[in-house]
Amino acid sequence: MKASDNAYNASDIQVLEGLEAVRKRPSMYIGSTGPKGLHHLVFEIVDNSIDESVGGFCTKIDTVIHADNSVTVCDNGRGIPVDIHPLMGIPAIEVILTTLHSGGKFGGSGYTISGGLHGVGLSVVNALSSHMVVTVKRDGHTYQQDYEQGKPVCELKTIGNTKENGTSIHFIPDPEIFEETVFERDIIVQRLRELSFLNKGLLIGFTDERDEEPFKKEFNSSGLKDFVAYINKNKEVVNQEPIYFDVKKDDVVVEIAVQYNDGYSENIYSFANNIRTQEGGTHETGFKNALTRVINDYAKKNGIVKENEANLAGEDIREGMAAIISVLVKDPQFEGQTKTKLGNTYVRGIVESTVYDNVEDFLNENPAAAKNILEKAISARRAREAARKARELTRRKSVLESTSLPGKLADCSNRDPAMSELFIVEGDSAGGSAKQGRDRNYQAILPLRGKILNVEKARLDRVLSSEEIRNLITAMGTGIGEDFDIKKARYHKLVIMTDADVDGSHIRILLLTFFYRYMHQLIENGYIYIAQPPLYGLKRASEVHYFYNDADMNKFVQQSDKKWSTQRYKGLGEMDPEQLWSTTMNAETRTMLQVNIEDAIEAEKIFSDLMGDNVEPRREFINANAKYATNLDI
Ligand code: 0RA
Repeated sequence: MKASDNAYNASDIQVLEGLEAVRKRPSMYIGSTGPKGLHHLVFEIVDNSIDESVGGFCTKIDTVIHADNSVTVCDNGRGIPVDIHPLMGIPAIEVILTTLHSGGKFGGSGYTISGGLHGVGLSVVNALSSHMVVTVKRDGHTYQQDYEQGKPVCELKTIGNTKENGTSIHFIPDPEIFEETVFERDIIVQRLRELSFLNKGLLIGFTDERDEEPFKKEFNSSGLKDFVAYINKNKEVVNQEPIYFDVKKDDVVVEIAVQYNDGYSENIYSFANNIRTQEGGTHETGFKNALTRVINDYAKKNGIVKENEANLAGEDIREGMAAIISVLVKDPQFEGQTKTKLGNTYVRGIVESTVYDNVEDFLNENPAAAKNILEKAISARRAREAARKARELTRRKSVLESTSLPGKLADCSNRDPAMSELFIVEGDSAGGSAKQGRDRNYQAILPLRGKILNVEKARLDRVLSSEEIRNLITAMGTGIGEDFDIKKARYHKLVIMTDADVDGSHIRILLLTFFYRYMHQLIENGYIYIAQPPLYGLKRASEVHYFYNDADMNKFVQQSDKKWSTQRYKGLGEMDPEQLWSTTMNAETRTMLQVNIEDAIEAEKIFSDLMGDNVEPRREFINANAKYATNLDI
């Protein structure tokens, strides 16, 4: 007995020294004593319950923030063991709460969160709490013990009988340690939501009793499918049914959900043992490798990408993708700057093979979804290639900058950009009329030949290969893309003057798309306008009236009761220089629409619709194009 007593005393001293070290240098254990460290305490306790659930012993976890900012985390797991520790001679629970664990954790499934970001152990939370109460239900009894600043203030007591199992931990963060002890509800709710997604079927409850009417939330997700749906909540999805699988291979559990949306960003969230691996790691690498391979193999096998065609790049395949990768590993190695990168090399191969097999099955079983996903990747590749060409073009400065002004440009004599206007005119004949009709002091004319009219699809690589567009860039003087500089603009008004027919609107859309993509600052600064030539001219002797729509003209004809000869202007070229000047170009009398982008996201969508192969969105855009042009400038 004596020997055992000595052992207890020796360990006891060690324990107290251990917890003293935590209180001396809390940041070493929880990162900081600011808000992040404070919330870390809650996550540490919740993670212990999660470990119990991963082992299959717990179905419900409740977290409560009490009115006094203390927190209780309660689970229906097996309960922390209370039997006397053979060496220490004290209850196991007291050992667990007062001894610093390093790495490996007690019990559970082996897939523990320990070793990870939060894996500092309950004892650290205990050490940094001014008060902690643990209540354990197991073996027919309810046990309880109180601690202050990590030290037990009483022995473990039996306080009642119960048939239930579980652990409840109540703690008050120590104000001597933390700069601020007020918990932020959203930080906790967010992590609980994430944990719910990662642990399908687990019931996670949350209550914030600090509100007069307690704020309650319950999470009970059906797993990663719900997670991707949550990420894609406000987006159009490409594959309604997510690619999903949950398999175990060589002791590694791999669970993955993938759902594409109509956006352009890549959203991969990877987790190892329920810890977000911000810096990625072997599981993420394995996923990306396999996905690129399996999609390309499928595309070639099914003739969607030709045998001799280049493979789709990983980034093309991941455009608009929301993916959750969750692995459970027995011995997770966390590396990297913030210890959020999974390092276990064998995990890569396991994830790679499971992803390849399961995604292949999905594609074969869901040909319609497969087709949509591939179409999206192919259009991503097209956009990427167009962007690359555009970059190359802008880098070849000689093309856009050092050349002299285009020969077709009839420049104005004024050299003050703020006073100067550039008219982009469709067709050489209208260009001729405009040149003659303009006020050459401040109006410059650049005719566009109909050539880009023939570009059926508004592909930027095609657009940029057009000499006409290059002339336009040179005339504006700003450069494009990364090299764009608004200060170099040679004109502060750029007026698109096209015919009032389908070809005209095609050209207009093409130009607007181009400006949006490569010279968006012009739109943002209000430099871009759309000219409004009249649709009709009514003549009688020397009297002439112009109309911009059917309604106005009909009204006029009805009210005047005279015989008019009507001319419908199908193209600008039908107007003589004087007419063009007086109806469309004269700053004193003209009406122009100023182009603005109110909603960049919407504009991006319109742009991509135009880039795509679907005719319908393009048609819709043409019809809805008025959206672009809202401000009147008279
Ligand atoms: C050690 C051993 C066992 C369970 C636990 C600890 C445990 C710890 C926590 C912390 C929060 N909730 C918890 N639930 C369980 C296994 C005990 C057994 O074998 O019965």
